[in-house]
Amino acid sequence: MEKAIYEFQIEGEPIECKVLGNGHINDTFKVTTDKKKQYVLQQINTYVFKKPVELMENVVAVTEHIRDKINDPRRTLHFLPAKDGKFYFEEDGKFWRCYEFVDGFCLSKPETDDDLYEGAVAFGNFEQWLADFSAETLNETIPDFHNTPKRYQAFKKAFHDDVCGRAKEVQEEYDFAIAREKEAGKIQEMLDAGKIPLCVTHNDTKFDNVLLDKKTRKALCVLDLDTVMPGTRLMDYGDSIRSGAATAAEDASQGVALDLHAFEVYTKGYLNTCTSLTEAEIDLLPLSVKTITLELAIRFLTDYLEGDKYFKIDYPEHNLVRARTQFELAADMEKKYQQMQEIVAKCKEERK
Ligand code: GN1
Ligand code: MG
Repeated sequence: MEKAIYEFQIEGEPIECKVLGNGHINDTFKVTTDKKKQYVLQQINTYVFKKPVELMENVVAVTEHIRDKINDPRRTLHFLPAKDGKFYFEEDGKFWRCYEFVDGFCLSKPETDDDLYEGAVAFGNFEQWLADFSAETLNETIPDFHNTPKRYQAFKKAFHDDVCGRAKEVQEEYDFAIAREKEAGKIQEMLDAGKIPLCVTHNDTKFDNVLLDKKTRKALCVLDLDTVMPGTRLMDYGDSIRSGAATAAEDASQGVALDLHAFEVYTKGYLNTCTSLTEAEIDLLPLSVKTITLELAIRFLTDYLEGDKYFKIDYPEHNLVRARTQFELAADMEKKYQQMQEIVAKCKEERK
């Protein structure tokens, strides 16, 4: 039994503790008590998340805000206080947290259109329920996370410093990225100018963070709230499309394209659910898809140029392959831009 569980205000005596899931970041356990209650106990990875206290402040504030709006408690995570009332327990520099176990399931990829639609509903609901939350009160746990112009600055610096002597291999990719720098900065510009709202964003809107109901297969809630921060929800939408509507994996080495059918399914679910989106945000949906794809491409390439310090790699050119795949996807999005705009207009028109 993990000792930390005794520090939280749980119901009953713990009788079983098992490793849960296969997360790459935090260590996770499922605990059962003699009162038949089930909890998730998690040790926060403080190498990745340097400010666990601020992180927990964000996570607790947004989940409590959502809880006031829902009838089914399974539609948000529910964190438990420790005996001292704090929502974490710290010992020997290790941070623990505990939340009620929700009995659903996650899929690494959607198996049907309905699954993908439910993913859009899950993230759409999350943002809709938080639309009246003052996002500026949240901690920015990873500053400038989706500030694309700043990501470009870092990229250009890495290219010119060229500490690993790799710049010559990526001239073509560099030129491709630079040619689109201005366009890729537009969303941040609109945010800075107050033309699109600062909102609560999830920042890891991949399908495997959606919990589905075992019986109905409908969306229950979204998981992995560690990167909840203030930002533009356009980046959340864009990242769902980038990751969920591509025809190949992020690091596929031959060929990737945008699947317009998946784009439509997700967009429909998102627009039907996140009804507080403004006109300006809706107009920028296609651009957000391209922006986040370019941003991730240059993040991968920056890491490659700097010697692979940020993203975990399985082989030496892994970040280069990832970057090239994202550039290829961005190029395909460019070709399909008008179709994306038409689909957004149609989904907006047919909104429920
Ligand atoms: C990282 O490891 P994961 O999937 O939680 C990254 C995201 C990237 C993603 C690309 C905190 O997320 O921004 O989109 O890799 N998260 C962080 O696979 O940098
Ligand atoms: Mg994550």
